[in-house]
Amino acid sequence: MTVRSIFLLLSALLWGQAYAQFKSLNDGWIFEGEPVNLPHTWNADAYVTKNYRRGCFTYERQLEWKKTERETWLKVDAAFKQAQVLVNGVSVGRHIGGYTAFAFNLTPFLNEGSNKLQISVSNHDEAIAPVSADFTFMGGIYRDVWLVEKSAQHFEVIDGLNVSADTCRVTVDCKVAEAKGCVVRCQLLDAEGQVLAQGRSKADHVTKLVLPWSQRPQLWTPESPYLYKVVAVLQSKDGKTIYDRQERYVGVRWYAFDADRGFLLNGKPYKLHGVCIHQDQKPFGIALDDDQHRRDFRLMKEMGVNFVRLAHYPQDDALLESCDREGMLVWEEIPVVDMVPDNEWFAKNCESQLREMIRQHKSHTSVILWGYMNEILLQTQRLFKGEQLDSAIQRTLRLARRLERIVHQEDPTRTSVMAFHGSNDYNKLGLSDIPQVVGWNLYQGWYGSEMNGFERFLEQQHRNQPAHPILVSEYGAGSDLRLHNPTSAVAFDFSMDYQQRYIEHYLPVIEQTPYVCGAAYWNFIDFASANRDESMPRINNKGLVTNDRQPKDVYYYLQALWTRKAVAHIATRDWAERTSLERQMPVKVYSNLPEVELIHQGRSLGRKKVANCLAVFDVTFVDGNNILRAVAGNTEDVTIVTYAQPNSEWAVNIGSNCHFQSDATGVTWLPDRPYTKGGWGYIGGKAIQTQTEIHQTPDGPLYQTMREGMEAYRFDVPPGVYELELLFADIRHPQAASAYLLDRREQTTATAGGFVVYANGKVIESALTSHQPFTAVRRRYLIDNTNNHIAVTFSPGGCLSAIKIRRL
Ligand code: GCB
Ligand code: CA
Repeated sequence: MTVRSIFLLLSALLWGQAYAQFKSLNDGWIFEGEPVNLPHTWNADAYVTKNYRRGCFTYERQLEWKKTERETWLKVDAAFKQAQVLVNGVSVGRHIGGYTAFAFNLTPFLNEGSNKLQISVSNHDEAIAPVSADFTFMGGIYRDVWLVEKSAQHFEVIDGLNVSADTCRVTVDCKVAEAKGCVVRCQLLDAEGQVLAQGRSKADHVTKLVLPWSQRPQLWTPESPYLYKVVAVLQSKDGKTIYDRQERYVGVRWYAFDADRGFLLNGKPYKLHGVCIHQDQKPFGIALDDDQHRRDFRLMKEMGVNFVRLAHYPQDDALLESCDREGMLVWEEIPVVDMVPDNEWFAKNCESQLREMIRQHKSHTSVILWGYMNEILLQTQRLFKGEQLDSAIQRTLRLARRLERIVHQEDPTRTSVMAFHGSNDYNKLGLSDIPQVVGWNLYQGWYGSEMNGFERFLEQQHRNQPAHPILVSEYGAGSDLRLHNPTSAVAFDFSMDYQQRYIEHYLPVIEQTPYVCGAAYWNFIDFASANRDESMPRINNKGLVTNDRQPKDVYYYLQALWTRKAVAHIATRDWAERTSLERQMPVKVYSNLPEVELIHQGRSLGRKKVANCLAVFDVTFVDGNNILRAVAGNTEDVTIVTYAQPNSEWAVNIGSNCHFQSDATGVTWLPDRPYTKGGWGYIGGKAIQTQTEIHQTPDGPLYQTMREGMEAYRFDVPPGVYELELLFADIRHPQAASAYLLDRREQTTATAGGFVVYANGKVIESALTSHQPFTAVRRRYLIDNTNNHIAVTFSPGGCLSAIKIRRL
């Protein structure tokens, strides 16, 4: 099936650069007795607690007003997730939905002089989408608020321009509030401001203007985002009074999603190089200003992104504007995630959120897809069984069909899409036949199975559902800058290295499979998810950039793959200060040039062919600074890695193959190893792991891995006085299964009691236990070692999360 749309659209805010006067109203608010500026959220607490603040809170401010001929409107770009506006205590209006803009005419409510303006906002758990999802539902007026002065005779340019393939017929639809005696005039200008076409018509309530335009248009693409401009004016017949005026940028492009050929832009195959993006940044939460959104755009653009999925909700106009002007295709969606509650009001507000999103953003040239559901069977199949499940599935199907219809009613020129998790049930139940494009969120090699399950799944879908255009709407793996495992990374160790391997596996498949339209990596940023534990509680750390927007090394792999500019990047930034037993470590260079040379301390380590945008060198690190220089073609990259071997202190991350470098202390905890004579390590026991948060420590990951049932932990070290530290958190408890671990299950064992700990034969603990499960215990002892070794032994078997000895 080919989904084909040919069109050109207007680009603007809700009213575009209207003749109406826009003035931001972000300052001077009082929230809970404190002065605040907008954008604002009351949920900075969501970075530290699952139980973040939910409720209804009021923003308040004085508004001076003088009566004029004109109307005074209030426009709120977003308030999560419902809001009521009051003037002098009288309700002006209410809005449902946390991601779309709303506007009210305040004029009838305002008094000459001073007025009290209040906006009550609630992020209560009500049946308003989103009701369940892997991100934090922060409340507040977190986008701009505007005061708009406009003439009673104003208009709204409601539809875009339509062009057919050869002849560009520009159609402008306007809704005119007071049409009597008015004329609508329109012009189409090129980027230089030359008038290409114009027209004029008597204003009617709905005015349609067709501008003749015979020229072949210059096409819009992400690489060359050429924009025309449409100017529409509402004026008196004699032209003496201009009531309203709007300018919008428009690009001309057409596209198609094809089940065999993939995505086509302006008739040519075009791989969607995408990312998904959330909208929070610590400590601001979701209260970001336009410059922050534009910075996000720039970071994506510089990485070579040509497609962004605004997941899982409509995002800031500033971001969409950048997409139009600087070139990036957009999938936007409403936040119907995980399940559909049994509640008609919920269904109704999903419809209104969808209509509002489309009406407010359809004038953006960059938008190609409207989405309305994400992994909708995930919680449904977990929460409901038997008849309840059947009826949940039936109402999900009904809502999906309703939303699908609305997409085409509101915008016949765009394509619809849903995102599914990797289950064939979407096909069996008929959900995947509803949207025009099928998005798969695939995590093979992360939540389950092997990485190559990814390509197998895609092949199977293409074979069994040959009519479905396929987009990989998500794929991703977590990574934590404190965890490093250059040689033996595995899923869920949260090492930077595993995330790299995962992405390096997925990308060639995406690039080389023609029927795959493209993919959107999950997620561009490390983002707030209050319910998540794992290595960085409250944060989903699958980002390509950290939450404060520092690119991880893997960012440059994608940049090498996706940009035309020459890239050579030594992937050591993520781990620039190394304490390790291994002097020799693989060092990766990400590049898009055919060959790269790596120079260490002025000595060449040779040239290597670049394959899959990477070349790996073995580097033998020297103590202190290691200067690495990569040269590829005319570009080069220089980086310094400091290296040290442990000598007076050994800190070990028991139960893990990862180096853990604490950002709180700077101490590096070495990967665990079995004891060998003359060395150190564990004797006996088995490694276990948890994804549950560890309390009362900044070094959570250290405690999330442990060995249980150990006989001993032994260091063969010279005699002397040592400080010995034992770190322990009891992770051997059944855990509340996290919904977002998908089909990944945590192993649990029955709780064991305390155990005796001896150091060189002397009892140092008669029954070591932790007071609470999943809570850090860290104890220090002074040991006089007269033996040439320190042996910590246990009876019965012992459990430790980490151990450290330091020679005094
Ligand atoms: C998904 C969801 C997304 C999650 C992501 C994850 O499939 O659509 O909301 O954040 O997986 O990281 O698990
Ligand atoms: Ca550990």
